[in-house]
Amino acid sequence: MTYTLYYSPGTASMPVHWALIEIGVPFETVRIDFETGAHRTPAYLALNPMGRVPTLIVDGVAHVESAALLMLLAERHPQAVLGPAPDDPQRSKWLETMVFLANNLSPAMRDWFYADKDGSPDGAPAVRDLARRRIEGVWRRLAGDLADGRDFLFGAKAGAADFLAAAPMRWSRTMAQPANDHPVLAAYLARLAALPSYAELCRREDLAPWPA
Ligand SMILES: N[C@@H](CCC(=O)N[C@@H](CS)C(=O)NCC(=O)O)C(=O)O
Repeated sequence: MTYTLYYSPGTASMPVHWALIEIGVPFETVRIDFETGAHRTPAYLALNPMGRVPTLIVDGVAHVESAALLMLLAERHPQAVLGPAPDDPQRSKWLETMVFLANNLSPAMRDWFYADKDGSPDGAPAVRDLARRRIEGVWRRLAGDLADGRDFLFGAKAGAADFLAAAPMRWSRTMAQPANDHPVLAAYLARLAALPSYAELCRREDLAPWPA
């Protein structure tokens, strides 16, 4: 079983990097520098035709899309309990949450950060305004899920859904309403930030831990 993660610090590759660290499996990393256009080279586009990170090479085959990669890792490493097992009654809710985050939070974040690159700069403020409202709606929904006092989205152990949600929460720190404006999410983020795997992720990606 071999893994090579193509990543860029602090981006959509974070949740996958975090999961690999949490699993404790050996893996290689290749850092992709957006400034030099490393994600636009023919060699990288052959691995990831969208020219984005993450890309995870699994036993020699390239795979993309962070939510799919997290679900794949959860399936391949059941002992790491990155999500409820297939026979667990929570499994369907976990699948729903992963797809919800991939379909709602990830594209809204993309629109927030890339509105003037993916689309016309003239339309960017309207795109960003819609993205912001969608992102704030996701924070409300996740705060609602966590309001029953559970530690993480699927119980006492942090897993794939938490990693997928927490990276965008970190990106919201410069927005008008960062995720940690919600007291429930602030407490949740503090629990995630206390994980040794998070400290290791920040060390490897050279990121300042957030929340501080
Ligand atoms: N849906 C994709 C989104 C990936 C994505 O947008 N990655 C960004 C970094 S956060 C990227 O590679 N940006 C470089 C670019 O688009 O030029 C996923 O979750 O894997």
